[in-house]
Amino acid sequence: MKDKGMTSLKAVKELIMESTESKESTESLESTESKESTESLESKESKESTEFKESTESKESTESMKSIMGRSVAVNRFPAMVQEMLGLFLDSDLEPIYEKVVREERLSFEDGLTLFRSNNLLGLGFLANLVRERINGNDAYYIYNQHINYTNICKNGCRFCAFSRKEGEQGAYVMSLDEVAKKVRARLNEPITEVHIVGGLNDNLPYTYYLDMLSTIKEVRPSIHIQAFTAVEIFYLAEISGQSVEETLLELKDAGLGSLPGGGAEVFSPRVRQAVCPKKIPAKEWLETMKTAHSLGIRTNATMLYGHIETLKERVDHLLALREAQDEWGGFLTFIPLAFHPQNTRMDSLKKTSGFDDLKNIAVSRLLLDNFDHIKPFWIMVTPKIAQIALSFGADDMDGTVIEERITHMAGGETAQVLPQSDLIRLIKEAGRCPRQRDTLYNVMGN
Ligand code: V47
Ligand code: SF4
Repeated sequence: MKDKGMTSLKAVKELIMESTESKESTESLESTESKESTESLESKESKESTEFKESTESKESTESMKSIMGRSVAVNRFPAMVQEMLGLFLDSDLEPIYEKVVREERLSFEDGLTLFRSNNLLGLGFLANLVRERINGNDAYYIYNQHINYTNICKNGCRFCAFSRKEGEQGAYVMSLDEVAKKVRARLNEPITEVHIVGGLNDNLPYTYYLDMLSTIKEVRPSIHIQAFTAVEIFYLAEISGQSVEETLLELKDAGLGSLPGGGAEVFSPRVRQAVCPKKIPAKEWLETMKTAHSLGIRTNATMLYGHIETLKERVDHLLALREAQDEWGGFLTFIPLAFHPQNTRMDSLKKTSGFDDLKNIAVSRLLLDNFDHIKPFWIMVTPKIAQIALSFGADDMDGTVIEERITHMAGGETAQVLPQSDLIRLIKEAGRCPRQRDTLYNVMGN
């Protein structure tokens, strides 16, 4: 077994025994001594001062500290501390998974199911935090970004989407390229490093609209990274341009495309897709499009829309399919579990996700996606409060300032549209993490 500075449960139990034995023998020696000692004030004082000296020495001595589950623990706190930790964080279902996590062993489908079925949220968070700190230490990332949803006219009409409209329907809109440019220009005085663009599949827009949107944005703000068009949009653009996905991606890249957002993945299960987004490309095409992007050096995100009709098995299948795809090219930057918002959708009889499930999805994703560097709660969907707590449940990224998001807000999202940089930093610091401003590709900016 690899010793990664953490101790296996078996070793922990042995250490408890050792330390209990040594505590017992010290206690018996002390009590014999105390019987023999006189009760004078003087000798009491001298005993107190010796005890103080001993305890100071033992704190200073490195031998009295043990590394347990990644923490340095004073031996005299050992039994209580370990029992608290085991009792609080682990149960018999999670113990074997803990052993695997310590050995950095890949978790199986059954492990994933056990994790999702567990209601031991602290246990899940504890395990996920071990992985989170192994990969990202104490760092928590955020980005200064701006979202633009260029059109909500969409021919797919997914049942979970409150954002999309049919052509001519009330509330339908398309931004002209001038409007897009104006939105970018309006924020030139802010240190924005990324513009994040997602829209519907609008048959009225020619392929050139997309190429021109990218080059226009680059003209207005040459240094900005454009993270644009989900795999669903890319596949659609390939169709309307009459080219392959690869040719389309290369052309978009030439026009200024930097990376792809992770939307459109939903849940890969054909059963779920048929029921909630029957017109959307199947999982195979979504994954192939992402893999093609990765093979061209275009990095992408990945998502899963949870909290509607999917089963726990379907969640695990989805995460393992992403893990397999990541093994191939390693092009996914981050994974974002997206919490379903039912309001104003055709699935509005369903309830909003709970904070419990939001944190569970973060933790289980962190544990199953061992080849993803980053796990990002989208604060717009789960609230800044849950995103902040998630930093102790496997997440290492708070996303960004966002500015003007429509997809969640049209589905009843109650969060603000913008989170100032100072708030992001405060939330991260309050959570005991170290704020790191990043660019899209996770290069740390000058802080
Ligand atoms: O694919 C749609 C989701 C996605 C709802 O890459 C909904 O960092 C919840 O791509 N409730 C599009 N979710 C947005 C997207 C995205 C979002 C956040 C971060 C990133 C990233 C990308 O939005 C869709 C769908 O999964 N969505 N409707 C809804 N009612
Ligand atoms: Fe269109 Fe995307 Fe909404 Fe589906 S989720 S209806 S593809 S905009």
